[in-house]
Amino acid sequence: MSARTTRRAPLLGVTVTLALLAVAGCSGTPSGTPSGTASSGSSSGASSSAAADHLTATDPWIKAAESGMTAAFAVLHNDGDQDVTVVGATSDLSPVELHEMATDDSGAMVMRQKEGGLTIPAGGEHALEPGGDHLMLMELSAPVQAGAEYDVTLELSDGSTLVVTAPARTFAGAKESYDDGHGEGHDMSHDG
Ligand SMILES: [Cu+2]
Repeated sequence: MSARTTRRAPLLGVTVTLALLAVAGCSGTPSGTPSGTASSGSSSGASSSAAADHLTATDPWIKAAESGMTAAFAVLHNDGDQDVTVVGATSDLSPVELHEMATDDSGAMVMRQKEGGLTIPAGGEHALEPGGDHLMLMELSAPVQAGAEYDVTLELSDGSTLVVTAPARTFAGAKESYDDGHGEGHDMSHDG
């Protein structure tokens, strides 16, 4: 005869790890496609704020250049309560990379791609400036002319974007060499 072995499965190991998952995706809908979705009736998602809503750029400018590479700068301000990370950038003029300055083996300052993007701390700011982090336009398809304005679009980690309109100006500095496997690196400009 069986002595009723209705054992309860020991639930000790089953912990509540589900709560962590809920935190990750705060914005319910990806905001990348503004006009794509069929249900475009009422956009009542007031609670989900995009990172771009908290980001502003002051003093943007781009270095005038005839061809080749050039760089764009600005001071990025984050008025939100969460860090904002710029993970990429685009331009009609050129492929764009996020760069930082670093010291190479020989002690020279070189620029290279910034791993992990540019983080603007909550309530803080991050300056893109000659000699520091910058947006690198890798190969201009047209000249960047002093006095004209050029758009660079920042891509944020949550998929939102911020368009920065940068006036071009001549600038003699920012001639850092570029170290990204190209070997010796090129000058961003020729001196006058
Ligand atoms: Cu660069």
